[in-house]
Amino acid sequence: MKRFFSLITLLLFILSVVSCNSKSRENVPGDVDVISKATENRFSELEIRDYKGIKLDPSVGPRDNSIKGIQNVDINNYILKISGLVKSPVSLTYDNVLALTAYEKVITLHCVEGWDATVLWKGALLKDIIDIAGADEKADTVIFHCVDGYSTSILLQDIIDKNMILAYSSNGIKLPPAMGYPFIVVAEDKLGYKWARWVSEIELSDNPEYKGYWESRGYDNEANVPAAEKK
Ligand SMILES: Nc1nc2c(c(=O)[nH]1)N[C@H]1C(S)=C(S)[C@@H](COP(=O)(O)O)O[C@H]1N2
Ligand SMILES: [Mo]
Repeated sequence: MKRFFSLITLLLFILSVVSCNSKSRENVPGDVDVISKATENRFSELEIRDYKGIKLDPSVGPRDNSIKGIQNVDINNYILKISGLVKSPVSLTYDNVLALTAYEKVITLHCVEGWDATVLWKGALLKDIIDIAGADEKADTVIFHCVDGYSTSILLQDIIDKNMILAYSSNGIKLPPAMGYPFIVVAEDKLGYKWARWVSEIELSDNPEYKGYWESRGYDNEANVPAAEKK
């Protein structure tokens, strides 16, 4: 009986040594200085990680804080409306937007929660999309409506001056559902809540005081990224 117990103890000892070893193998110090395991895991296989010497971040952020979770849009039933104060309202398909002249930009998304992500975006100019419907002279505000009921707005002049794009690709891959497939507004120099994802309607308006989801809950409507945070 005594021998049986010492055999069990020995077995348990061997087992614990083996499992400790396999754990410590994952944590070799050399691995840590590149990027954390959590960040690494957010990169998908085909994502570009460097662009002209700029180090890119995974296009999917550290956690999803969207108001109703990640939306899965069925592209066969999807249309993008251009509505409101326009000469002629239009409905565009996903392919209509992809057929427009494409632009690429490396832009950093800054969330008010304190994280940021520098990503290579590719998409069409919002100005070109709006031009298809033709903005009315009175229009000075662009309201983005999204599949999940989210909305936010940006002044038309900002969109034109900054050549803001509506992106369908991030780091060289098709925009992932988590980042707003089919389209995200790359709201250059604006805080994260202006980056409308899963956009389904672009409404031209003459109300610069329009308040979207977070803006109506107290967030600044201009939402400029503070100069100190820019990189
Ligand atoms: N449709 C939609 N777009 C959205 C949001 C949302 O909830 N729904 N959240 C905004 C916010 S607050 C941020 S910071 C960015 C990135 O969201 P994430 O932090 O969930 O990655 O998406 C923005 N666009
Ligand atoms: Mo945010």
